[in-house]
Amino acid sequence: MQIASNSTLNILYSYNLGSGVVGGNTLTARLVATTDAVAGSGIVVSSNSSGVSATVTIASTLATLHVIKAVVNTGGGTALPANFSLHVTLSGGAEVSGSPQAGTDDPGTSYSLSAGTYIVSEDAKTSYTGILSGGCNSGGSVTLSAGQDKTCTITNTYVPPLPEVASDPISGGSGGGSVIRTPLIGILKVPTPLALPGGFGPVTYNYTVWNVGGKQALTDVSIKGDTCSPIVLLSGDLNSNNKLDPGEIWKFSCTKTLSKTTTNTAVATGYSDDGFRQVAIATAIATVVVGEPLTPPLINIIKVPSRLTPFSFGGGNVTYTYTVTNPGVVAMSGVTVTDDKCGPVSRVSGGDANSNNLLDPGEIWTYTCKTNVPVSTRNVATAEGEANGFTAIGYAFATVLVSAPSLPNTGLSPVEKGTPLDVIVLAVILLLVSVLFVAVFKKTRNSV
Ligand SMILES: [Ca+2]
Ligand SMILES: [Ca+2]
Repeated sequence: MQIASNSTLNILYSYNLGSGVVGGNTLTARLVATTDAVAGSGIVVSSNSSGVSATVTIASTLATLHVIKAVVNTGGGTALPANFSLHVTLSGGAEVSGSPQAGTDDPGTSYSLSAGTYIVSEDAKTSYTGILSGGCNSGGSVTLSAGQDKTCTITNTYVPPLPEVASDPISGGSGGGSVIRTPLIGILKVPTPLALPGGFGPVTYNYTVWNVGGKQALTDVSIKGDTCSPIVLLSGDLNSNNKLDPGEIWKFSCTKTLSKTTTNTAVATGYSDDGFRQVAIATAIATVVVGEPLTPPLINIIKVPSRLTPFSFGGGNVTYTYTVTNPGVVAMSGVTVTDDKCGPVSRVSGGDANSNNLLDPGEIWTYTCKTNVPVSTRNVATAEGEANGFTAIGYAFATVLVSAPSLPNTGLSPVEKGTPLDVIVLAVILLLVSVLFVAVFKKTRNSV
């Protein structure tokens, strides 16, 4: 558009400058102004001898998605981010350009995408748990608007194979006669401050770690964080034995300067202080908002199974109890708890102290779920809540063990215990035993 020299430009309504296709996306330029002092971002008015021209900078309609792969390898894991295959698909199901591909650590793999809703996922990997955080919800869903830049993190934590539990659940295994008891660890993380509305500044993550099981000490306790290090133990090991004893509360902290909104995921691991070295895992996720006057929510979930010692062969019923709290400063709406191996998860009445249907700071909401556990099972519960446009996510892991049958060693590995083959072997042997019993019984009668 050319404007004659010394003329008065007085645009009273928007003027469509036309459209074109860039990178597969249709871009439309629109000049919006009310006077010759042109208003509107990206519009520059200049004049020379031939007239006045308006230059319009067209903003891209594309958005950017970063996917970070964080791998926590305490306890013997060796996998690298590149060993995981990441997928980014349209909400409908089609893979986007550049998907699938190997994972990368911070700052992650970048995808240039049209505005829309996408699903981030990965191929499952044996011996690793996978959880999502950041811009994605727990199911991997992320919605991008034009020009937005969001980051999702998938955190994979190594978990050793479930221990083999011999037929006698009290003295079995390699524990030298000790009781096998599932260890449980808890972690709470609170960033200070939760928001840096003025932009750019230091944030201190304060971690509290405790022994949820409360029956045995945990050894080799550590925290791995994906965006902040080192994480330093400040206090808590009261008897200085390097073990997280029942009743001890260990305090850690880590400080980092943030320049943009950042989600930090920390994973606490500890091991049972016996010959079984069962792993206990807990995670804590927190978002700190930079450059906006918004306070993000925080959620914490602790999960305790009713059974912490192994069932006899065949398993039994377990009730999981989930304790959900709000360690932040804003109340959350839409709080949900789900479990990948148990449903439905029901909320126990009474936790919503002010009856506003929001999980307020200081409230403790309790949920339960009951299910039958026929074989050794490791499961993960997810708690989510929303406030100020952010979703807070918490994850909790637990294991319930089931003993092997009272049989000669079938040669099956622990995770295969209770498979149909196993059941068939047991059934056949029981049948043989009963036939033998009938034969003996008959023989005894005949001899009378
Ligand atoms: Ca100690
Ligand atoms: Ca409430």
